[in-house]
Amino acid sequence: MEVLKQVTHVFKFVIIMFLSVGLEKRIDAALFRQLIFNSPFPLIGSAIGSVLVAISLIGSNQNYLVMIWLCLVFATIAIRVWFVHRCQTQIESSGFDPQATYRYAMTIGLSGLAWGVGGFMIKDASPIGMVVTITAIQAMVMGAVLMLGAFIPAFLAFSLPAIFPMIFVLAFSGNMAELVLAIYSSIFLVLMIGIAKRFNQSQRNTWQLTFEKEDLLKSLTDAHDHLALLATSDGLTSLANRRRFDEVLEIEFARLHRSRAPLSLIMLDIDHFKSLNDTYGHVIGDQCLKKVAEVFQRYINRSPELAARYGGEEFAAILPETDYDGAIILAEKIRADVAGMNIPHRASSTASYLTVSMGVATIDCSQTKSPVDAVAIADRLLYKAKSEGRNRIASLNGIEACSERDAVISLIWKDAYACGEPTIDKEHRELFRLANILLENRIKSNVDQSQFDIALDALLTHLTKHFAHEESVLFSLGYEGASAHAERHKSLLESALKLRQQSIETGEGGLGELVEFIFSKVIVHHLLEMDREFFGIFTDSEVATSSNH
Ligand code: GH3
Ligand code: MG
Ligand code: MG
Repeated sequence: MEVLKQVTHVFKFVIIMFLSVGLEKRIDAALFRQLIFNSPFPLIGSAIGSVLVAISLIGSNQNYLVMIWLCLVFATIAIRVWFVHRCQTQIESSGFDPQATYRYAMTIGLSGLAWGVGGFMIKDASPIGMVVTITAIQAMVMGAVLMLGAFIPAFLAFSLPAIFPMIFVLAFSGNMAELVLAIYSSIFLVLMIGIAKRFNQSQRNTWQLTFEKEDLLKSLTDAHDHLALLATSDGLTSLANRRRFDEVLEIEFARLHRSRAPLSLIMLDIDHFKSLNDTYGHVIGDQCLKKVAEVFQRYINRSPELAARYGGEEFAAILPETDYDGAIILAEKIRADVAGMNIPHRASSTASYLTVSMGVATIDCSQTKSPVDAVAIADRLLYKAKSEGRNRIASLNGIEACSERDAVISLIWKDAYACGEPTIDKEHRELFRLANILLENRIKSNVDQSQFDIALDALLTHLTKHFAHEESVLFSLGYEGASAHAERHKSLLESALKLRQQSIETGEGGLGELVEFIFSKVIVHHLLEMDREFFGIFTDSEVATSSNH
């Protein structure tokens, strides 16, 4: 047992000698992988060869010995199959293990020993048995050059024990011809070792070239990535540089122009930075820039947000899909954190510590001309913050400004529209209100269709009721044009309901026409013009009433 351990150690040492570090180790790993994944071929060769040898030896030897030998060879094949499978699984799960190469060579050695035992059997073999056995052993060694040459220890572990017993038996048989065969087999072995070494070397060279090419490609890619990073980042703060800022803003502006989601921009400028440099020196100034950049980056780090050094002591942030409230909260946190660092600045007229001012703009890209304009808005706000005392934020919600502007396109009730009859005026007012809701829903692109339909139907229902009520008032007061007015109501309602029906049937297409009809025909033409015709009866009745008093 002890001897076996010693042999194992020596064997291990020899193999580890073959496994050098670095590139050599990678080559060893590649060759071993190749060996393991090619192993079915030598195993099949060993099985077929041993069966042929057994057949040729049967009869001339003691048959049970031949069968025992055959079983021995197959037992080693089984061990090798099991071990190869284990190595394959291991390589796939945890990569190359140098220890496995040594165990693999041991299993190959067992196979070599089994073939070596076959060499002893040529002693009593028939001429045919002898020729087949010698040829088979030599063929196995030759095959090993190709199949095991990738890993010389494995090749030696197989060929030496496989061929030596045969050479020994031939050399000491006392027969001249067999001695010649022994010499020939020895020369053959030396030749095979030489070829195996050359084959091994050429395979190593091929892998070396492959790995060197891979490494070169990787270092080129790394260098390229590094250069790309240098070209787009700021050396002092590691934030994105101005160039990157412009690129990203261009892309995000175009994207948000289509989606109509908000874009917030923050422009930050360190307060009284020149005097900080003058008082504490540029090295401290640089350190302050880095600290402010760290705070900026800490809050602006989610993709596709971008924190950049815009230039000098100015920083800029792109916050796509961030609304006004979100941007303000973020900017306030940055402002408070910078102030909270309590970096001394005795030359500042704002505070005794370092402070920053910010311009925060939330814009609707579809309403803004260009990215440059968007930056200009944030920049103007920054200077507003400066002029208002520094260490503060000036902001603008461009999105809200848009909706305010949209709201201007609405009907405004004026006293001059009142006819004097309180219920009719109330209904007219309500009609204005419902028409404004409809208009608002029509303008806003993000309102869903069902909301618009609800607003439209509410207006039409109110209109129907109002017309009926107005007619009853006109008839009850004996207004002479009541019938004609009722006729107009009827025709307007019929047209409106017809258009509504069409819009339901044809989809969106008819809605524009219907909205236009309500505004131009119902509200402007009828309500503001035709209804004026009966205004007089209320004024008259009012006059009449007041004169009665
Ligand atoms: P304000 O509050 O109005 O912004 O005043 P300010 O002094 O901060 O602004 P001004 O534009 O007058 O000065 C900016 C200074 O920033 C001038 C320049 O020396 C300094 N600066 C620009 N880049 C760097 C840099 O990389 N390192 C250092 N240390 N200083 C820089
Ligand atoms: Mg500045
Ligand atoms: Mg400044």
